Amino acid sequence: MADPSEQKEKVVKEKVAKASSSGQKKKDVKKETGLGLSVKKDENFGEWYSEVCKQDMIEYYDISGCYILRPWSMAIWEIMQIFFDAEIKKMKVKNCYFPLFVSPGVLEKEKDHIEGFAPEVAWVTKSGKSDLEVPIAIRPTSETVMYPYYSKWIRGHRDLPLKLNQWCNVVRWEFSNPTPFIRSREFLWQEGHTAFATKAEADEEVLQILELYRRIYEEYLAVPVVKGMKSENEKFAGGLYTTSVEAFIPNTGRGVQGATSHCLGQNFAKMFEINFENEKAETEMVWQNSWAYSTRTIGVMIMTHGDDKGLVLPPKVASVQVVVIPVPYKDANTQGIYDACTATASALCEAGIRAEEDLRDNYSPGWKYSDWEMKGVPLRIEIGPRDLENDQVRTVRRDNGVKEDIPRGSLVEHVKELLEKIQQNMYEVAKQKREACVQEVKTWDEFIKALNEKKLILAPWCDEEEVERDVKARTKGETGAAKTLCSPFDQPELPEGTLCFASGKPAKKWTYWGRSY
Ligand code: 87F
Repeated sequence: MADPSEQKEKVVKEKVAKASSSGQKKKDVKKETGLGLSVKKDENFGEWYSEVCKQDMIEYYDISGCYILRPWSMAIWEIMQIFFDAEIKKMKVKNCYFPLFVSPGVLEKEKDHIEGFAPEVAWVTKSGKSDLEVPIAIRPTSETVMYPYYSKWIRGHRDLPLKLNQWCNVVRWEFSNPTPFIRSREFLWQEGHTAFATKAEADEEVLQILELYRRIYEEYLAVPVVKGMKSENEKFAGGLYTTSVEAFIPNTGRGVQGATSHCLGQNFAKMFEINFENEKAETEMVWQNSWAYSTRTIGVMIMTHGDDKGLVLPPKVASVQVVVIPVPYKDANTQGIYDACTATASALCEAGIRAEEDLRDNYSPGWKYSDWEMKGVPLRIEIGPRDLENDQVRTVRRDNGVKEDIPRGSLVEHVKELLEKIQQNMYEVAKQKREACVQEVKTWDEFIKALNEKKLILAPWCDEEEVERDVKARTKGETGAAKTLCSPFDQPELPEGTLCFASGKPAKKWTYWGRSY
């Protein structure tokens, strides 16, 4: 790991460079209304992302790497939470809450695994003006907080399985380039920690949870992901194996780990003495899993779907799915139009669609269109004099701009259908964009070429730790080294005699490689 002070300096330099170049652009492009983004997604992705986030999702805070989640983003988190919470409850997982603070003693116990993470642990050292007798750590994850109690609570085989989850915040004092949602020093997540009598039960749960993570990304956020196995270098060092869902951001050519589901094996059981008496009255160690997804999911969604007009929200997670906007005309029946908007929004709400009318009289319809486009609302309904006359409304899709006039008689079914189509289309488009970036390579030269072209690289690999370390070393540069993202569970055929792209040894599997967040 690089020296944190060096990294800090780099971040500061980058920020200064960014600020001076974007300041110039802002003046050129920013519209007089104050609406709209000052940079295009393709031109300066980093600046674009931060502008989109700042619009409605996030407020920057006066502590670097910490962000305020505004209602517009918190609502998305809550919708995913309702889905995931219900699914894990079906699996008999129970919610609980453990303290935020960790005593140094237990943190020490996990020393071997914590070692690499130690610089990121934040400590409380004072209360008021006096030093604490013993500093206490703030949880970066809760293994060491929870497992002493697992040891206490698990006695016999009847106490198993123990399946607990908590929704909470964690703190990791990162030094590299903080990014809203993607890398922040405090974030929200759920962490599941389960204990079983057998490895088979643990193995099964790892994949059940991974499938829920896939569904969050693909069904809710409309973001395609790859399910797979992490390499020995990239797995959670404290565990046996790590599975993950991996997303890819075409604009930056970076992979992003979407969520992880680990089988911990018996490593923590050994450390924390989590034993049970089996049916034959013999003492055995439990098998454990842990799994988490975080508010990073929201960042991946913004990066995937956002465009030059702002956010584009998938209907399933949008807190406002439909906005209804009156389009009054000089001598038209303005009150009639307003009433039709209210009635339309009410009818949609009654049918379980999250709809809102925008009757603000101090903004023009055009201004409102831009405003709601920026906010990413999936569907806009416009009602003007002609619509009133024809007993129809005009729909405008946020994902592709397609307009349609629909009779008010079939409003609800039509809107429901449209929202489903938008959800589906956003997923398909994102998937096509990702597929267009996938590059199969066989040799080192092809690998380097693909890496420079920001591809998501699929390569035959010998699966040796030393070789991955070597690839990292050989690709180290300004934009970060390449590493494995995962070995997809869905493996293409590997013909006999295929060699590893990096070492020339016999290849064992296909693996995704790339730079990552
Ligand atoms: C940072 C500081 C201290 C990650 C850290 O993925 C410790 C850690 O243990 C640390 N960053 N990790 C690994 C977390 C593993 C695991 N924990 C439960 C998960 C899922 C949820």
